[in-house]
Amino acid sequence: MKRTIKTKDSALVVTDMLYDFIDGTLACAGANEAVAALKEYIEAIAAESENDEDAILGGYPVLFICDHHPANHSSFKEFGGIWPTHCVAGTRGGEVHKAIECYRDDVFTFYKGCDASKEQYSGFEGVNEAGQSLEEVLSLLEIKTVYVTGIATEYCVKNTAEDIKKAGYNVVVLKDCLGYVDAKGHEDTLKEFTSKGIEVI
Ligand code: VGL
Ligand code: ZN
Repeated sequence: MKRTIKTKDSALVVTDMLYDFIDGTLACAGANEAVAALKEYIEAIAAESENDEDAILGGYPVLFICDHHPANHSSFKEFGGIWPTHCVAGTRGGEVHKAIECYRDDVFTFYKGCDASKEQYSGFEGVNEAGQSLEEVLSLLEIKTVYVTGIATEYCVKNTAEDIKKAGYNVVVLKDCLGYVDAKGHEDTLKEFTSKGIEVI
């Protein structure tokens, strides 16, 4: 991946870099490599800013999206869904990987899938503990370009990146920082991104 230079109106979105998607019940291909690449990417930016280990790296906010399900979520097989139980609120599986956790700030953490009856792949409408959505916070911060990373390419990354693009932002997906369910699905999604005007680097 090319090093991208931060600009004042860019933000980084980290989608579902949570243990269940890395080494847990829904462990995804490429997830460990994606975490390592993301850590390197953030550290390179942090090295240039005075306040490392901070959610705002020299004016470049790091926004986390977290799948955050109740134990009886309708996306789980036992409750009629298609997925194994994952990212249950309060469990290790729902925690952000420790390699990047130091960059997470509560106000910049957006939870989704909290309602048992609704599947929610997109993080765009995820909300922080104060009830603000990612959509709202991107707008308040006057962000123009959003760099998107995370897991899984074909589900949450796809829906999040596309919603952000539809809302009028420039979207850049960092392909080394993605984990996925299926290699072909991953590749097809990257092609779809390009055809929708989402840059993949
Ligand atoms: C996701 C499956 C179920 C994702 C979330 O983050 O891509 N996938 N819940
Ligand atoms: Zn989920």
